[in-house]
Amino acid sequence: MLPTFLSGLPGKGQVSVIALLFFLIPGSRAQDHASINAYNRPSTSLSGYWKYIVDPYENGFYNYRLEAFEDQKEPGKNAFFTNSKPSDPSDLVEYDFDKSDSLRVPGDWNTQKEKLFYYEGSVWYKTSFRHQLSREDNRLFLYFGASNYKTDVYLNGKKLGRHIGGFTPFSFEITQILKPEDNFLILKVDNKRIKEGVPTLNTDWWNYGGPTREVKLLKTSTTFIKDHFLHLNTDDAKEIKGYVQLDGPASGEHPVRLYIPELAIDTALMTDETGKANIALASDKIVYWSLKDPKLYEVTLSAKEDTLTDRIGFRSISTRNDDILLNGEPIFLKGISIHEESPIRGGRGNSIEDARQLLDWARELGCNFVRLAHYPHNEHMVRLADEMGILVWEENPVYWTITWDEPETYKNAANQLTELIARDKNRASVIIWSMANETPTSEPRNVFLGKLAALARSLDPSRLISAALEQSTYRGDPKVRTIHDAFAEVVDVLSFNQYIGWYDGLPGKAQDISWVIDQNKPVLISEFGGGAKQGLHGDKNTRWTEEYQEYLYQETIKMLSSLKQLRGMSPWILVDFRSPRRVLPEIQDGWNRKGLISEEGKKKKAFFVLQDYYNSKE
Ligand code: GCB
Repeated sequence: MLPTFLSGLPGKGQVSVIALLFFLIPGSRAQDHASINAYNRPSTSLSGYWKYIVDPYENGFYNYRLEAFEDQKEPGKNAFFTNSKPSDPSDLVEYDFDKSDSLRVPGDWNTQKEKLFYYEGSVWYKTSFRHQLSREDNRLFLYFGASNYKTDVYLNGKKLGRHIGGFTPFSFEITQILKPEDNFLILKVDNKRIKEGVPTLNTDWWNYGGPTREVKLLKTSTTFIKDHFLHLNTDDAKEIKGYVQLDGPASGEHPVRLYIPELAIDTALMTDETGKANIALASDKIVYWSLKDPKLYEVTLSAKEDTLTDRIGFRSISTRNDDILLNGEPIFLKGISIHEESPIRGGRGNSIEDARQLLDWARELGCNFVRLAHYPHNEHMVRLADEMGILVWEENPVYWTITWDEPETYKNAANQLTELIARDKNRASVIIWSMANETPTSEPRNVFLGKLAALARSLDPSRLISAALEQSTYRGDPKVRTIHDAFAEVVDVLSFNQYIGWYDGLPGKAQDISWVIDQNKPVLISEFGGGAKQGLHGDKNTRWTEEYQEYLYQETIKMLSSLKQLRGMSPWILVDFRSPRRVLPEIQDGWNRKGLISEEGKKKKAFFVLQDYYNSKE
């Protein structure tokens, strides 16, 4: 018997029909951007230990001519997604999921296996399951909270699709593929950094790989409530606006009931032929979601076959000249930046306990605001912020040197932003969508970010747009700083990062700096900070000591207080976080040390400087 790779390799032309077939299997199409409300629906979790195979050469994906097995007429047994076993003792199959080791899902691979700590490449995962969900009058979906970075998904040997982007949810309908017994789900997750990616090659955080958030099975009725958006009318805070979107054969001209018992709202809506019903409801009884009283209403939507309940707060957020107004009242954003690392286990955070610990620390610091940097964090964070009355900045991972001229890169960034907004648009706590971080100005970059901002506004008229920009000298004078960036005209909140006292002189330098801000907009300092190794002490000009960081916070706060448009800040950063850029032995050892808290949960002196400042402010 000839090995498969010698038995007549089909040419590209032959295979695309087969490839197409993969995508035409009824019920196997990838979903569009709606979040399908996974958080609110009953589901079956596929969490647990999954078998895995590390595949740096993508041997289970390509044949030796580097042609994808899935594009071949006969993928052959060595395509890992077929999960093949030798049919007899003479048969050649060079992998075996069932004899392979296991990794916990959800979870990053880096912090589960020492040998995978620095690994960047492909890992295959396999789990098997039965399902109790009946197909009668139902539809079944496979939902991923997030998987970093490129994920190919195969169920029972069939390709469901590919998702690109490490931090947003995606799902596939599997109604026609799922069997009652012996289902096997195989993922190929590839976290290789690529220049054209979003983010690109260069970042300052750990590139944790794997299905880092929950994977679950969801059951819906044949026609179901796929999406909903309820928010205050931006021109009239006594009106709730938005829409409900049904999906399925009966979604057109279908009645939907909207029920908010506490507001005595009980309304019948009717969808149009696309399955959408617009909402416009007047009420003068709305208790607005606020920092002191983060009121959430139970909102129930029901179509004939489907009922869905969400907890939604109503508040307005706007700007007027250099003020940020929450429910029409000026606020100061007492914030902190946060990376999504688990303060409990280390590694990528994903549990509600992780989220609670991080937000509890922010609370203790006196914060009313958090900047979730530099990519969408897990949904627990924003759900909890909703409950706790903490305002949130969410960010698309357009970071540093993105390939602005590459149309696919824009599509990718737009897709990730769309998926984020789809997931979190009903969270009152979220007030700012951030388009990017520290991106160098150029015409292609301005066009790219301008398009993203327009997209965000079209998807969600009820929030503010920003981006963490960079500052520069004013008319060449190093002592005077300004924001000279065309994108500053587009944003609602003028945010920028500045590192005077760390990358730019010593902390005492801040005393000599003044600011000229020409834009009539509220200013938010999205980052400042410096590194300190917790427990290291010395004088205030000795780098890496807690005293240096403390002094830097004191001087920076003084400098920023003279900025008359200052309406908030989110210093860098709550907790030390892992970064391969940070290699200094005995100090960094792989950690960015700008945290106010060490990775072991110990507070540094600067924590208390910021805490005092926040406690002294309204
Ligand atoms: C920045 C980046 C942030 C880095 C930080 C640093 O400006 O926005 O991602 O981690 O500086 O520590 O240098």
